[in-house]
Amino acid sequence: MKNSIIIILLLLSALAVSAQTAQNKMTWWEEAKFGMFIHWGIYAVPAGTYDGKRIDGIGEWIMARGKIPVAKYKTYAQEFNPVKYDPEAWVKLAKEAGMKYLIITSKHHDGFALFDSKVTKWDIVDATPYGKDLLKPLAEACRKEGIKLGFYYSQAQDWNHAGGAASGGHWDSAQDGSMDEYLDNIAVPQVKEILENYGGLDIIWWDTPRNMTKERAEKFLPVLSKYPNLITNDRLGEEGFKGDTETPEQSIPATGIPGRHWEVCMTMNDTWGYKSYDDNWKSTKVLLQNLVDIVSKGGNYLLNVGPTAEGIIPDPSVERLKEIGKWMETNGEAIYGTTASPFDYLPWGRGTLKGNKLFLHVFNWPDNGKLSVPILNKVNKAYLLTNPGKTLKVKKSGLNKSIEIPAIAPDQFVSVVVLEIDGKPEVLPIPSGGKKVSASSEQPNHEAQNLTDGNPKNDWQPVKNDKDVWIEVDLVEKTRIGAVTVVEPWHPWDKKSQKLELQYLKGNHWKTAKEFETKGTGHTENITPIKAQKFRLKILESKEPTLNEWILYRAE
Ligand code: H79
Repeated sequence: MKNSIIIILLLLSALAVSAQTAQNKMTWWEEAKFGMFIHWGIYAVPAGTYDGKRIDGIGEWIMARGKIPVAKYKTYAQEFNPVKYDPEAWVKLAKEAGMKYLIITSKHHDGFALFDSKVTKWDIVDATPYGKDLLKPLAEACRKEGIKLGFYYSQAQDWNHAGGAASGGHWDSAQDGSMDEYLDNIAVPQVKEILENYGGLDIIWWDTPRNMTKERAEKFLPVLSKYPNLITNDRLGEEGFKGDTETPEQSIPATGIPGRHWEVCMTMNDTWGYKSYDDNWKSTKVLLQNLVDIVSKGGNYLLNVGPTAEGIIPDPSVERLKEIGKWMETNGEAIYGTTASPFDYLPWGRGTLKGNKLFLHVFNWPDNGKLSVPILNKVNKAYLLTNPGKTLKVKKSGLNKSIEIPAIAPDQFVSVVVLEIDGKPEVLPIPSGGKKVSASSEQPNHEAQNLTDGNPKNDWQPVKNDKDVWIEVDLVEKTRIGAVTVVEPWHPWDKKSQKLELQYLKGNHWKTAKEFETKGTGHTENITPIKAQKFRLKILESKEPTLNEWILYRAE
């Protein structure tokens, strides 16, 4: 008896050890899914207005966009006195929203340090009436509440310390100097300070590696090497510094980023740093559906707040975070610790997976009482996540399963249906995946065949003088298609767009399925289902026709 207990204990501890060895520095990050970004600094004083004029664009860029002289910008620091700052309340708000980590701007492009830095006077302690380190109490609150902590640090751009880079160039001679000296005397020592003085960071978030050659980026490596568990992003150097995470900004990659950890950072209105008159808030529904969309594709969501110079997180942000938190409280199981959706596309929403539980996040609740799910596995049990006691009927319907659901959506934002399935999820492959693509023309190294290879990093481009630009795919057999996705290479701020027309071959004629317009950052368009074997995508309008992926999805 005793022996068997000992054997069981030994087996248990062996299991525990093997579970531990499977852990790595990214494990917590993979499970976390949702974090708070905080952009806070001197720019919250002008708050979008300089010299009586509203300055366009993101608030933390006001110094550059308004070409404010260094000496003038410095005077704003005298009005930066965040007496209402309550770091514990901020951390509790993040926690209430269901966020598991927080990343704050320790220094943004304006060079101002929110911490007590010994290598400059341009910091919270020396330059403001407030006079106290802002990040120490925040770090303490994070530790107390069990929230992981990251610091954003603008290593390359610095518009106040001579030699720092500026995208678009310097506008004040006070900024001129040696970038290497700036890195050696300011940036590298400050990174050492933030790593040493705040009880250990979980993340450093670099930004805009302007002029960051390999040699310059390498200046940071000796100090970073002392922190093997530190997570860093892909923005340290111009190239060759991949870091741990990729960082799509302000848009969600249509197909995720296969083979990499990635995190979408996004604003709730149109600015990161506080602007007094930016009221263009995304709705709670949009924010929550963004979170689900990102998680269903295997990524994390880093959602920004921009506090005022007094230290207040704007009410519209607080309201939305609390509403998201309410949803997370009852639906968090379908988010935390899940992996990407087995479905490439679902017309009514998104999916996430945890073990044998398949979570169906319904954005558009069907009004016929049936949810059609293209899963091939046997379903053992189906129920609403918020009502596990009541099982839902499951019927076979062709290759799909049809779940009998209530007439009215149980949640105003996203309703979650759980399927407990037998074995690993099995779904039909993407009809266009790997299929042969031809084009009106293509450039060397930008072949049309790149469009169906599942790798969004390579692209197709036609030759410059091509007037009638199209691509064509042969699906080998007639297939009912219900949606089309294109992956495109641009950022939202590039303000690109392409006008596209999806066509299909009927007899000898190309017919129009749908015309639509993208914003240059990738796009998914639902169509009235069409059964055909050959499809074309015409580029009706584009300054430089480019696509990274072209995907046709099965209609269910
Ligand atoms: O910190 C936030 C932004 O300030 C920073 N990254 C996020 C997390 C960022 N810096 N640069 N960019 C993002 C790229 C955007 C550049 C733009 Fe502009 C700023 C487009 C319009 C204003 C620079 C200035 C390029 C054109 C004008």
